Amino acid sequence: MGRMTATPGPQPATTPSGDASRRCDTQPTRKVLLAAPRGYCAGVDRAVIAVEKALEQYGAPVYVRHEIVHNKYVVKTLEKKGAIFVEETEEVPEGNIVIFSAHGVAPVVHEEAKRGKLATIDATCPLVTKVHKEAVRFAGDDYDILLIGHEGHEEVIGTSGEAPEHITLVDGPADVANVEVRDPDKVVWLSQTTLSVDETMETVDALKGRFPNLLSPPSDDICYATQNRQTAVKQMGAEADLVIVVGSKNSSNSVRLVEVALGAGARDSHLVDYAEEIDEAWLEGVSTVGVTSGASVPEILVHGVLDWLAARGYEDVETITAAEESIAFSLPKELRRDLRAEAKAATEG
Ligand code: 10E
Ligand code: SF4
Repeated sequence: MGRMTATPGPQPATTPSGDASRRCDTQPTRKVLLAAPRGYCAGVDRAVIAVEKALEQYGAPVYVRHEIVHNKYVVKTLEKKGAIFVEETEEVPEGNIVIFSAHGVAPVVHEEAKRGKLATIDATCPLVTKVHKEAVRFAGDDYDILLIGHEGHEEVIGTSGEAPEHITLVDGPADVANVEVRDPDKVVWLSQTTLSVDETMETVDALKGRFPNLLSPPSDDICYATQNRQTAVKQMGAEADLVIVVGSKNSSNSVRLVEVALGAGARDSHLVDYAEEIDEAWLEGVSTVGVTSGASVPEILVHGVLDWLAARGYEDVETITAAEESIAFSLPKELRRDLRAEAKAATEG
């Protein structure tokens, strides 16, 4: 995969004499490396469209349990269209429609919704569902499952809930020493989908040091989108003085991109929700700025950052392409049903 110089946005500013080339002699080169892929993954696209379609089809309000994806702008935009975000299913009044977020939920949450007489739409990413199914299968075969992930993260709570008595959370390499299992020869590791690939491999190596017969998941749990965004940022990190990652603070995959950029050699890296959060001081002595965005970030926010940089002389944009992505998921099948009628019937039944 390679590089491509994009058409610059606004034309370069000229000196008072109107001679643009003379300005280049006195000013350091200023350019932007733009990561590809970046932004929305297939699971986020599906989840956000599911909320929009539900609002269109059933009318407001539609409730969403937890932020549909971890992005402030997305949540605000959907709120304006009539979505109501709640943290717990019990907050949704009887006879309503609730959508489960892309991060997935434990089976107990489906039961809560049924008890609460709610119609549900499950916007869990199919790649998260795949990990849930692996957990159920290994628990069924009586394995101890070591789930590598971040404590308290919504996805980890959902996956752990599939087999709580079989799953132990391992939150990074430092946590490995604390792990206890019933039978060291019957242990498998699984993971959250949005972890750092390198740090996860460190954790797995440390686990293998303790449990040499540790089984690996049948296929990658860290999803294609997480891996591709990290590969792209690694390529630019070596060249960029500063890497700006667009994403919200609670977006695990976005936070990982900052860490990967620094690990790849970037002098400095910051996570911002909006261009307005960029501090001019970060640009001091910076000739190359890397720009990327997490899997839950709409492209409009990246354009805001590119415009902000262009206005400060960073007009040349070169795309660093690490992978091509074409994956798409079909929408939740519940959207084909009359959920308003189903929710009403539940309250009468
Ligand atoms: O915090 P995360 O990175 O897990 O979530 P996000 O909403 O920022 O990005 C999408 C990732 C999902 C839904 C988990 N696989
Ligand atoms: Fe699915 Fe990966 Fe996107 Fe998470 S980051 S929603 S697992 S595609």
